[in-house]
Amino acid sequence: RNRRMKWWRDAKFGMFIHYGLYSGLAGEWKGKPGGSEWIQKNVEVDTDTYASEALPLFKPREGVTEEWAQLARDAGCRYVVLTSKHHEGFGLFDSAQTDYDAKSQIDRDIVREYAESCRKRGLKVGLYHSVIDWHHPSYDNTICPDLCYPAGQAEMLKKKNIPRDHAAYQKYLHAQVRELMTSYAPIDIMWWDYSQGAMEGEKGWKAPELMEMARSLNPGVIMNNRLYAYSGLNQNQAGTLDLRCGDYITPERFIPRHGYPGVDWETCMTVSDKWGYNRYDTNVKSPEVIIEKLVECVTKGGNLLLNVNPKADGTVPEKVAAAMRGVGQWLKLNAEA
Ligand code: FUL
Repeated sequence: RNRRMKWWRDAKFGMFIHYGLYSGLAGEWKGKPGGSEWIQKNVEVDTDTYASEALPLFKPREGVTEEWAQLARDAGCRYVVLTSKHHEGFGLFDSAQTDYDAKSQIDRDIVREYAESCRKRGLKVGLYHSVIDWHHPSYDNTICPDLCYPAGQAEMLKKKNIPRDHAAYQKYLHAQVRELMTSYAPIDIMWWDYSQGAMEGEKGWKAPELMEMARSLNPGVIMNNRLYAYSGLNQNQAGTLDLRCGDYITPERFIPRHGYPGVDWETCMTVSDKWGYNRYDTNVKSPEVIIEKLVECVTKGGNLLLNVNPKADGTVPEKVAAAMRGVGQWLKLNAEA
């Protein structure tokens, strides 16, 4: 474990990217504010309705992953984590398990483009993969109470008489992860998201099997502990790590007061207020504020994973990109290479 964590501990600073169908909606549902990457849940619509609004807006520009990777380099990041699938269930890759993916819908394999752009620049390649899936007809709504699918989805499934079948969803989840770990190997980080309560066995995600499979296909991969816990809520909850559950913990939007001695951790934070692009979300942190946070994480023994939120066409809002570059300039002058 120490061996596989070495590069990550040295890296200190990563760039997170939230990009999906929600990016196209840009924070609005039918002209009204509706939320960012959680918008489908906030407006409680079924997947067909959601996709019919969001898909036509989702238009990644050719070559945009080159811009992401270059921005990460310019910011001084050493690794990147991209949403291969967020809670909405839409995959940014080429999946044989579903048509609800970028390859089937717009003939793009964003994960492949992204991995190539990162590797070209010596950046480690991470994937955020949501085990929650509001689109999958078999997804069991009762597993994570906060994360049940939108009311409209429940109604639609009831109308069509489609029963919950958790085993079928588990199979789908595992099959997609297998695709990611084989067709896109080597993946350096699996950033799972997320669980409430015990996630082993038939009721959960079959987390031990999932992690074992990922590791057997990508021996060097490191993984967070979110298949077991949502470590984001507060200082107390985030502080312990059972090593069977992953390599590191992920305090969300806060830096632990005293760090977590003896435990690898990474604060994830977003450069504005929202994770996914939202046109109302204009409160972008200055390079100075970001540098302060980065220095605080590093001096307390942790990493910082800082999120950017590309728009419908994949471009990172200019204010966000400028903040990232500002951090990079400071690092160039003040940090060891
Ligand atoms: C959370 C998710 O629910 C948010 O949408 C976001 O992706 C954050 C990093 O993790 O658990």
